[in-house]
Amino acid sequence: METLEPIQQTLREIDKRVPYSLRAAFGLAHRPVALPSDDGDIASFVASFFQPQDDGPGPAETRGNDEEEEPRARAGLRMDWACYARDHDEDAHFGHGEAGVVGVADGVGGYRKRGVDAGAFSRGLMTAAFAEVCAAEPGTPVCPHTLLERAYEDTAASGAPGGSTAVILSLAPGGTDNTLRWAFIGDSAFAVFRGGRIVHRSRRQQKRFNHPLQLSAREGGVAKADVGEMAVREGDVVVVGTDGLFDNVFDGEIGVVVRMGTALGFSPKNMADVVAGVAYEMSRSNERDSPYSIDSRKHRGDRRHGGKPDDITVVVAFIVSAYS
Ligand SMILES: [Mn+2]
Repeated sequence: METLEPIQQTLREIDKRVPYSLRAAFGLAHRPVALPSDDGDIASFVASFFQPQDDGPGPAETRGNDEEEEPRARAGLRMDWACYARDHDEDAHFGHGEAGVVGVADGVGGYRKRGVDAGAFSRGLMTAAFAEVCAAEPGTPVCPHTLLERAYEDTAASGAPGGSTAVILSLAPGGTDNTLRWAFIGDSAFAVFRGGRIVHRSRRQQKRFNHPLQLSAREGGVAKADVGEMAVREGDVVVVGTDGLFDNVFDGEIGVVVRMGTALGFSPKNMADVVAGVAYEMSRSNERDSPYSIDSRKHRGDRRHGGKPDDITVVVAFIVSAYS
């Protein structure tokens, strides 16, 4: 997978590096183009890695069968994380592997019309959260809600204009705690995959269609944040992103990339690249349905098809043994 290693830097470049025939083999091709003649070969090559899975039972049905692997689940875990790129315009992200914390934020674009830097608040939140984590005693468990609250207070106090959605997730470092914790505001979101199937998906907070709750000096802080936790185990994959990801790519399509990447031995960076590339391509499509176009037809009664052009942030965190 060395061709996916980190030299790239724009979504367009990433998108071009993911072989189209590979996408077609996994049903992720959005453009109606003639496929190379080796497509069947790639499909069988890929299929040889694993049995294709159907959508399977939803999160509710997949819970409750944890007992058999409980001893393994209790082993010390850590996050091996990556993001496809450093900068994302009005989106921002951070991560700290040793502390087991990742976060993404999305500056609310409406502020752009008022002539302010719509990315100031999201960058402020992620910069403040990262600084807070770095300043903590190593090994200190991170509470995502407290971290988001402090990051908000720092950002608001700095006078940053605008507002932002945000999500922060943490996994207690090193020890025997296998609990993934989260706090989020708005439609910055995440999904947890186990065996390539979703076992948890955050639900967006919005006032009305396309108007997510946000953190801003005017609208306030983290009182409305959604918080929660779940047990994770080695091999779980956490995909964290802004609406540029989740409005363009269906959960099932992300699951396909997670299964493909797991079967092919992707690194977190490889997987983040491919997920971001799929989201980018979909965001420019005028044809295929996206989560956004379906919602838009439902809530606005329009005839929209295709994706939603937006900044796209994707962080992928593998849950791995603390001793690996
Ligand atoms: Mn966005």
